[in-house]
Amino acid sequence: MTSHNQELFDQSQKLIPGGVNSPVRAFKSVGGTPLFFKRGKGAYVWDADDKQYIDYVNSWGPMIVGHCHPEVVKAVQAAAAEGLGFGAPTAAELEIAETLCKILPSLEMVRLVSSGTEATMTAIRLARGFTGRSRIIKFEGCYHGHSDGLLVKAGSGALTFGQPSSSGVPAEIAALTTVLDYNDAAGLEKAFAEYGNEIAAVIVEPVAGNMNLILPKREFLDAMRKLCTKHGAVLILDEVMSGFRVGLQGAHGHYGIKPDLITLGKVMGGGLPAAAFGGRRDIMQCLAPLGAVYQAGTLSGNPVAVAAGLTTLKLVQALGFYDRLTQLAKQMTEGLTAVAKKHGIPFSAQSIGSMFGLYFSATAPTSYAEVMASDKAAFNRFFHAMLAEGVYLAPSAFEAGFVSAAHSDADIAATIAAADKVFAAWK
Ligand code: HOZ
Repeated sequence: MTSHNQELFDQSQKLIPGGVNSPVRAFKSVGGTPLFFKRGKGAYVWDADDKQYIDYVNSWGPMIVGHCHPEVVKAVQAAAAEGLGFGAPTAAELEIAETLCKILPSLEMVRLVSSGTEATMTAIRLARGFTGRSRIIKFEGCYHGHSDGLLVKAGSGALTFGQPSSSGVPAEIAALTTVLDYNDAAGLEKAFAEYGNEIAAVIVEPVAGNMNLILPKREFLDAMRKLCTKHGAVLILDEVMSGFRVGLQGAHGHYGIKPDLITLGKVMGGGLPAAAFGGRRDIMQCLAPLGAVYQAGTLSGNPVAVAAGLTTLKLVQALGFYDRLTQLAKQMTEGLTAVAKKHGIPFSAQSIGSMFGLYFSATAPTSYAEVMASDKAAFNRFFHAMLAEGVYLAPSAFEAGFVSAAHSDADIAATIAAADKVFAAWK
């Protein structure tokens, strides 16, 4: 019997490049046919063939309270009934700005946009406008959306396809992006010593989630803060993925590092397109209409997306919310590590808050080079075997995974049991 996923994929490829609207969804890295989803509820998603999966992709991060949380759905329906969009300010935008600034004290001012790409792209422009400098520093394997200057040695889908730097980015633009090694404080020190007065911004994922999960070293974070302050560069912490995931105050709250600007998306939109950037008042005041740095968007602050985001942000502030997620993710990574060890498979796993990384290497990687050295073929095999067991992991060895508040202890236990079965048949 033909699978409906296959039929849909065959048809989609005739009209949509690669059959998908975002490359990493195409299963190119792991091989096979992408799943077409028709429904999600709580911790589960159902594909076009009605097969149920425990979902650890969580729409690539946003669904921290699970799919179709009744309060989020109710708020979205209520907002939609009042108007789908006005292209004008609303009281709800003020409310979400107040909520974001209250939760994240580093936000003195905030601007809403519709996607993480917009947030990072504009934060870079703002840093350049503020400093009057052009050069930016990013780190290999970090992904900050798909604007030209940031698609240089990037992670996520770009890395998945072995083309971390995109064709179509003019060399003149790429030349303004200096790429350094993640977690290499000495490399950063050297770059600042050489051309510190040219650097407008350092942009970084303070917990890297687009080359699998890589945790930052303390000295790396401290060096970034110290050097940006010393040389007058803007430190942009890209928390599109880690924000409200690592903990309520994101990675910068967890590690106690003060950013100049942060970018947010995913969780803060509750599954709908809402994102933001913000930070120091003196920098944010350079934005139009106050200042000369331009940014605009018809869908910015869209009331339906804001309703989903506000409700999600209300839910994540519940007492013990992140303790529970942290515990669940730990249960999962420890359980998977134990079953792999039992079957003698070189495997490691780690988590921070509700984000986790799984690696087919004996120890958890701390750099891009170490991630690249892990056994990708083993991951791909594991991915498909787990899929057959009803567990949906990210279809790439270069993406972090996520647990949500909808996952139960039983879901985690079922996932570990599935991995036990998969590893038992591994030889
Ligand atoms: N950039 C996302 C992964 N880190 C993928 C987005 C998508 O395909 O939906």
